[in-house]
Amino acid sequence: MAESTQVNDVISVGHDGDIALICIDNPPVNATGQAVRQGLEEAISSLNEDGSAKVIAIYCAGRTFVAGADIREFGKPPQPPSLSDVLDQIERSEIPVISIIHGTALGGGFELALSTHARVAIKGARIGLPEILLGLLPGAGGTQRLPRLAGIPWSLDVILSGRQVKAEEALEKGAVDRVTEGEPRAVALAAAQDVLDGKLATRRTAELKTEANQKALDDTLAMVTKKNPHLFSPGKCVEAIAASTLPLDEGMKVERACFIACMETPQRSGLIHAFFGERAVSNIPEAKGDTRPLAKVGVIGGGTMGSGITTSCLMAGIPVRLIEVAQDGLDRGVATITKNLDGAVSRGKMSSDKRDAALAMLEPSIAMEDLADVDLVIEAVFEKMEIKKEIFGKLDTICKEGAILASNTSYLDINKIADMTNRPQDVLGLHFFSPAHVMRLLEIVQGAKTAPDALATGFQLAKKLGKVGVLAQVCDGFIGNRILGHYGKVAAYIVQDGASPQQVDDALEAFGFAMGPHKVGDLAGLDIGYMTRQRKKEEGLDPDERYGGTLADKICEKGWYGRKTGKGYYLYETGAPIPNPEVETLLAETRAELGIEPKAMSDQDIVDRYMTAMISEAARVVEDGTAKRPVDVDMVFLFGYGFPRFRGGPLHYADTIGAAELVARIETYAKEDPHYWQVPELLRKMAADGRTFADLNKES
Ligand code: 3H9
Repeated sequence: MAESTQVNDVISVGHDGDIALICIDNPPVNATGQAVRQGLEEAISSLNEDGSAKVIAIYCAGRTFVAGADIREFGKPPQPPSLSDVLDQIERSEIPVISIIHGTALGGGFELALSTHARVAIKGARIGLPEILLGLLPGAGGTQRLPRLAGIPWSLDVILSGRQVKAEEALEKGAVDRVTEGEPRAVALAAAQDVLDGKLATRRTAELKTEANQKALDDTLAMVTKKNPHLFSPGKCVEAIAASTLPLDEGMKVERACFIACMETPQRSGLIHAFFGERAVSNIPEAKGDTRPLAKVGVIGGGTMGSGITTSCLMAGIPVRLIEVAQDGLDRGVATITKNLDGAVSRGKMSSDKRDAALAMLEPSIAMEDLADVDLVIEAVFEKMEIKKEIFGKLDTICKEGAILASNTSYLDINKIADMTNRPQDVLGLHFFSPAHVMRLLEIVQGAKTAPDALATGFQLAKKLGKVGVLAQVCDGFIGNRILGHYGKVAAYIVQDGASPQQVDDALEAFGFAMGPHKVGDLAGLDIGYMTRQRKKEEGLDPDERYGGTLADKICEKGWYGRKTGKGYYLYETGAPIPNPEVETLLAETRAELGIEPKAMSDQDIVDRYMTAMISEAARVVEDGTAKRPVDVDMVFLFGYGFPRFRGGPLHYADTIGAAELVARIETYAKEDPHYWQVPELLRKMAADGRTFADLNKES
């Protein structure tokens, strides 16, 4: 075999008899950046011109076939050649071109494969068109070529879900032509030889035809619009796929227009920020150092949180020793864990065999001494400092040397907890979000004395559990609950000042939240916020006069805690929530007591005040270092608080408004309430020097 020639840094061409092998080597995921596109164009052109090969096979080096267009290039001026042009050129090639797929062929990567004349997948490979998850649609022929190969109904499923499809399913549907075993290069040579020997057929996808059922397309469009009322790209995906019945060049024009329309939306930018943000939060030195063992975990507390945390560990294959003070509490905990695992089986998250194996890894006990051999203890008991202090004092005498002692506290001072031990270096916060086996956020709270390897182990745990670990420093509420504590009040002020709880919920749901704050409160239990407010009052942490005697307190004092009592801001007797008419009476009373004359408020004003409050406290959290960077705050809200992903997070959204406008808004609101509305110093500086939160992310 002749030596291979480098076309450029990322593309090489080798020859073996009549076979030319084009290798793409662009780590980490062989994305089709400019160099890949340019190199492919040059390689295909020269092979067609010099006639040195009778068949061309494209394969990739490294862990995967091409995983898509290079997302980092989006939003920057386009660099020729375009991917679509290169793929057209491949499809038009006089010499047959085949593609060898290993790992994941996603987005532009699968579109590259679709433009070749046959696709061979290596066992374990997956294909997919996940552009919709980035607010886009397949923009290099995916909406046109996949329907020609596999039909419109299946293409709609794949493109609208963005799911990764196993090679075997793709074979069954005609999206790939063969599934085989071997190394990419060897498979490329064998498959190319089969083309030469007439054993693997090749054809141009563009020459195939597909048929549409207009009613099915209309129904799908209605369904996606109902399911994703806020999202722009699903409708555009359907529009582009519908055009696949046209000749390819005409269909491509429709696809192009739809793709550009999606590219221009802020949703694309928000969703791509979310994609990179999810990865960026653990791309920090604190997450990367040496770690400690994590072979066995102890969980203290079999309530909702403790059971959820235990479920999460068991689902990840980590054995857990669950501790409760008494047998009945322990039995309840085990029952909840069993129910959680059964739920995971019925949702298709795990097989029943795996469920049985997970339950076999659970060791319930009422003896705290049984924690002597675990590597990590997560305490998840009642939020009372005195109880936590007592537990950590005991753990200090029970746990083995080097074991990590973590608290799942949502608010309390980790340093005070650590001080109850003679090993504060082993203590940190691991703040899970309820339900802990479902919610993906894990705040990893660094105490003043937490050792680097204990902290890095927190990140390793997050990874093992499939969670998004975000570093937070100690303060009341850490990143998320501290910010929530601030903007939660503004929702109460908006209601006191004139809006109804339902109007606030409706306005914020229209903004993109799955549920407005009053519905969330009813779901989580209004008593939780009540207890927190009482505690803060007792500790003098919340000297906010306007907040005394609120509607929320009055509702709780009636014993209406939301869904669990059938009554809260809404009534749940008939299933769907309907506004609780008695809340109106309590609201009138509250306003009278506070001397407030209610005034009408627009939905836009509600959203602006709510978001400005959230952004203000988020800016302070970045300013004082509670969060390392703005992106950390954004990921906390996307993965823990149901913030609309397409808006990227509160601080990504803040950049779409601009610091100067935010400062102006706060100054206007402060005329009514100077105590609550204060301009964070960071925002003031950003307004002066024109920096954005995106700039701060880059700087750190
Ligand atoms: C598209 O193709 C549009 C076209 O239709 C039309 C064009 C005209 N670009 O996730 P990982 C980075 S849209 C740039 O940790 P894994 C990632 O940031 C695209 N970078 O690994 C990370 O960097 P770092 C459609 C990318 O093994 C590193 O690679 N395609 C891209 O857990 C490793 O990633 C997609 O949406 C990219 N496209 O998962 C696929 N992809 O090390 C998106 C990854 O600096 N990618 N990076 O943090 C994925 O789903 C996963 O990365 C993948 C690997 C499954 C491939």
